[in-house]
Amino acid sequence: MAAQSTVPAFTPGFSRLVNVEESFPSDGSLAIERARYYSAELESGHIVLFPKSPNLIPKEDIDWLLGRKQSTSNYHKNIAYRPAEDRITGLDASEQQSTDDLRRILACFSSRCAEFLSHFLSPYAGKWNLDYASFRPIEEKGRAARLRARNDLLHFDSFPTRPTNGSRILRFFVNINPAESRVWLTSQTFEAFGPRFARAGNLLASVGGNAFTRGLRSVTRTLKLPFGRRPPYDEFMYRCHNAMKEDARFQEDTPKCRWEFPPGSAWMVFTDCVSHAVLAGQYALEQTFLIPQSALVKPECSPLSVLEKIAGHALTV
Ligand SMILES: O=C(O)CCC(=O)C(=O)O
Ligand SMILES: [Fe+2]
Repeated sequence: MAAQSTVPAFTPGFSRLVNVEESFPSDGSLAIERARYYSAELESGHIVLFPKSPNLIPKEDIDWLLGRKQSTSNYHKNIAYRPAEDRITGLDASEQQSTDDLRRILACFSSRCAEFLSHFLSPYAGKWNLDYASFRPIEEKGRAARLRARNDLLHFDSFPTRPTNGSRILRFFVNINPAESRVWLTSQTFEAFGPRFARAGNLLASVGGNAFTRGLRSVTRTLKLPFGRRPPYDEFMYRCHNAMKEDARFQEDTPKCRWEFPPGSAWMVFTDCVSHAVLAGQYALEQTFLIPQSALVKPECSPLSVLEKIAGHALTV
């Protein structure tokens, strides 16, 4: 694992790498203290790396994904799989004939991933909401995208159309590229960076206070969220995501760590607290888990807790 960095190792407030060096059964079973240890490291904003990925994708599925003809359009960044609906999105019209194969492959990856993590991160088992899986077939280096959709700029993740209402975003990545690393940058964690951002320009106050939250809560008990309205927590995280990407000076000046995830490796990150950017790499699989506050081993470190402490009131509905 090559890591070049402008930040000395173990600087407080920055993500570091936690290598899984111990051996464990192939189903991912761990003693509860070890599972709590990795959960705590993740929740604190560190990256947990398996130098060799657990066996979550059959070899023939990897070959199929690598051999798939590249779409003519580079516009779709990911192909997403929605486990709850067993549905694929993001395919071009010209690729519809491969939908069934892709759906089968991503469904298999998604369920194996969930099975593995239910053992490896047992504190979260049965409590998460299994969000989308994705296949990322496009070379990240030099990929054109709208500013707010650019993933080569440092950001905390926030899903504009799928508010988490305080649940945390845990992502499991596998680099299935046989030859090239996937290259990331990280900078300060949310615990270090978020409060400064929240206080600047009184941003927290503007995303909605107690009355706003109560109002939304009464609406959402019976209905879906009104269009365009997010719980204050999600509104803040979304604004933070955009502001970071839009701030060229921040992108340039903030101290950075550079990580290379080698072919065949896998890594896990809470991307709502690890500021991250992908610089290069092609062919990754990813599964997202939404972890509720009640399942966390260090709930006091979560972005929601950090923000509610500053706001002095609830930010979820
Ligand atoms: O694809 C990657 O390696 C990470 C991209 C990213 O930042 C994201 O999907 O939120
Ligand atoms: Fe991201």
